[in-house]
Amino acid sequence: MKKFPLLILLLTFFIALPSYANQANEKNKFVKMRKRFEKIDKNSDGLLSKEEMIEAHRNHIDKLFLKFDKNGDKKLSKKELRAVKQEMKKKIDKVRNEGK
Ligand SMILES: [Ca+2]
Ligand SMILES: [Ca+2]
Repeated sequence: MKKFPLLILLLTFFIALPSYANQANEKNKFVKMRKRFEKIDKNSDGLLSKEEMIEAHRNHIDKLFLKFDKNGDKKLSKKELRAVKQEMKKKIDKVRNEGK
């Protein structure tokens, strides 16, 4: 699991990314953030526990693997990780361009 911290970093970025998208639309952004929060907050106590955050990341990791683990070996190779980075870069560029 040597690559795990990098993945977490990438995923945190993925999760945080949409919050850049709607700077023009603060209310929409707030609603989205709240929905995301509510989704992660499984026991609805208004707090995110470590377990809930790990669980949320796990769901994201599952999705990430579904999409990017091309050979289905449940591991991301350097090549596959590169695809993740490219996808992220595309998203960031898109968000940046939308902001213009
Ligand atoms: Ca909670
Ligand atoms: Ca793979």
